Amino acid sequence: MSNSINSHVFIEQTAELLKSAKRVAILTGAGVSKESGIPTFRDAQTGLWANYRPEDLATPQGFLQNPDLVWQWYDSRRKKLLEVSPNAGHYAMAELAQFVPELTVITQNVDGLHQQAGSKEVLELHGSITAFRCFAKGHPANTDNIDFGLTSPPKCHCGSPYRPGVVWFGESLPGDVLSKAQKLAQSADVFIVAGTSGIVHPAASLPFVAKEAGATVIEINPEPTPITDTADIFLQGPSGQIWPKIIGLLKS
Ligand code: BV8
Repeated sequence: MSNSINSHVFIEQTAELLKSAKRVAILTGAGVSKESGIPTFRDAQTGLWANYRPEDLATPQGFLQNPDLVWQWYDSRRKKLLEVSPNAGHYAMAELAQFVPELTVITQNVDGLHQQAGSKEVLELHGSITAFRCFAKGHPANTDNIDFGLTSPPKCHCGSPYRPGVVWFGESLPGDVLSKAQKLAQSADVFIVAGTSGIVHPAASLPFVAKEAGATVIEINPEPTPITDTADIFLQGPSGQIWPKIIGLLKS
């Protein structure tokens, strides 16, 4: 059978599973924001960032070694958010809440697009680039006072530089958020993984926890990943095209 017939059959199977599911969790990564115009991590970094690996910029050490460079990287990403909006995939994932009793989006993304699209239950495993706290003491900043275009991180009243409210490599995820995500992986009927390369832990372990606990695991990605072999259904294609097809079948 050609790929398109395969994928239609698999999308039908996914819709059927969702019709009888009680608790659904969706783990998302940068791929679901790509069709909104936000580059993923493992796309070649454009412009100034071509010579840096995100893993070198998104670390406390990277920030301490070069606070201006790291601050400007996050500033350019935060500014980009002003130009983008959720795509059809985000809206479809938000709409799914009308068709299943319990739905939670567990996202690795820091762009807030799931909430903008109307998703109510969102767990941000890696924080948000629109929040800030000071490096030394974690004092929260009022984001209205953080201008765009600064070349250096502004200072907190305690004197420590502000940093983006994200989880960097080598930093622990917020305990309450991670344990909620793990409990969902252990109790979901259907666990959908969309737009993630499945490289970064502990987020990448969640689909395996879900599978082990008896969930049906579905993956949405144009490319296979380390999760694909574990998935019961692999919907190969972009999130912004696949999700609306699933919702369309639930509506029909
Ligand atoms: C931790 C926020 C405990 C910041 C991010 C050594 C020391 C310390 C830790 C480690 C270590 N070695 C390994 C680790 C663990 C480490 C890790 O996993 N490293 C990896 C590189 C191996 N993890 C951590 O450090 C985590 N913390 O372990 O704490 C600890 C504490 C102290 C000491 C030891 C342990 C913290 C990880 C969080 C890092 N922060 N983001 C920021 O955004 O700037 S991670 C960041 O990268 C994202 O949030 C995301 O999680 C990850 C990128 O992954 P993806 O989202 O999957 O994006 P990617 O580009 O990779 O893939 C895109 C996918 O989309 C592709 O598959 C593509 O095919 C697909 N796609 C493309 N187009 C579409 C599409 N899909 C659908 N539709 C489309 N249209």
